[in-house]
Amino acid sequence: MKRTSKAVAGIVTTVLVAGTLLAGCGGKTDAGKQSASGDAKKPSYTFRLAETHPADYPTTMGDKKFAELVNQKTNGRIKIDVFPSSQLGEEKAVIEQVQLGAIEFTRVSSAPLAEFNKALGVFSLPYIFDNEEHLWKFLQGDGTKLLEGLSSSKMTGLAYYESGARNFYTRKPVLAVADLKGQKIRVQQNKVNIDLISALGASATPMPYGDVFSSLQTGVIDAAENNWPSYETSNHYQVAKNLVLDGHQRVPEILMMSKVTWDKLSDEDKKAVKEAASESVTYQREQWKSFEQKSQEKVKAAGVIVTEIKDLKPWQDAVKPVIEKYRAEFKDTLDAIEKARK
Ligand code: GTR
Repeated sequence: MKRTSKAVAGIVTTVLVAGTLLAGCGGKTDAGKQSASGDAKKPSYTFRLAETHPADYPTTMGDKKFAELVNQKTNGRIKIDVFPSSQLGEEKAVIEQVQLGAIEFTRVSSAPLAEFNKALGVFSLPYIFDNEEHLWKFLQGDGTKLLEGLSSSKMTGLAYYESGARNFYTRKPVLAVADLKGQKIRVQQNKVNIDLISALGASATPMPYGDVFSSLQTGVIDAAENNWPSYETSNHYQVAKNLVLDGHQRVPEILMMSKVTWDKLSDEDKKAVKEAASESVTYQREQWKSFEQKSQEKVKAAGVIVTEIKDLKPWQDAVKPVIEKYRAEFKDTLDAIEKARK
C-alpha cells in the first residue's frame, strides 16, 4: 500500500519538477497579481515545502506554522504549500532538488544534509550533548554559523527544529552495548553514522527512512534507531519491539530553502521568511514536547520492551574512536559545543 502510493508520488514529483524547471526555477510567480493589501507591483509566489513526516507530526506542524506566518507577513503574496509524508521524495532526493531550485523549501534532518554540507556531520557524533538544554544553548549560539554555512552548498538555512534523542531499537532484546555486536543496523545516510555503527561491532545499513519498516519486517536489517515520535509514527515499534534508551544522538532538524529561490526574493520578502522561520521554532518545540509524550505512551501500551541504561559509560567508551577520528575535522564546533555545556 505504502509502496504503491510512493510510486505514484514519484511520478507526480517528476511531472511537477519538470514543470517547475520549465517555468524557470523557484515556484510559480504571478508578478502582476493584485494582492489584498494593494501591493500591486510586488510579486506573488506559490512555493512547495517537502516534509518526510505525516501531517500531524511536530516537524510538519512547525512547517505549517512557518507557512502561515510567511503568508501573513507578506499579505498573502507568498503561499507555501506543505507536502507531508515524503510525497515529494525521500530526504536525499529532496535535498538535491532544493539545490536546483526545483523544490523551494524543505524540512530535513541535519544527518542526510551532512553529505551535502560536511560541517553538519558533527551532529551525528555520539553523546556530544547532555540534554535538550545543552543542544539548544549551542544551536542558538555558535550553532547559527552552521545554518549560515549552508549557503556554500546552494541552500539557505532558516531555523533549527527539535528532534529529541535517538535510541536503538532491535528485533532481538538488547540489554548491553555488547548485544549490538554483529547486528545489521539501519542508519541515516552519512559517513559518521557508518563509523559509529562499526565502532559498536555492528554493520551499518544506510537507507532512506521510507524503506526501514519493510526492511525490519522482512529481516533485511535487525535494528534501527530514532527518536520516540519517529519510532511510533513509522510503526517501527511494531516490528522492532525492543527499545534501548541510550540517547546516542541529538540530531537537529533543519528548515531550509533553495538558495536559487532565496536569491530571487526582495529584501522585504527575505526578512519575512527569516522572521517567520524563527517565530515558528517556539511553536514547533511545544508541539514536540506533547507529541513525544503521547508517542511514549502509545508504544509502551503496545507492549514495547523499554530498557533504560543506568550507566552510559560502556556505551560512550565503545564509540570514543569515532569522536577521535573526527575531532580534528570538527574541532571548532566541538569546542563550541563543549563551551555550551557550562
Ligand atoms: C527522523 C527525522 C527524519 C528522518 C528520519 C530518519 O528523526 O525527523 O527527517 O531523517 O529520522 O531516520 O531517516
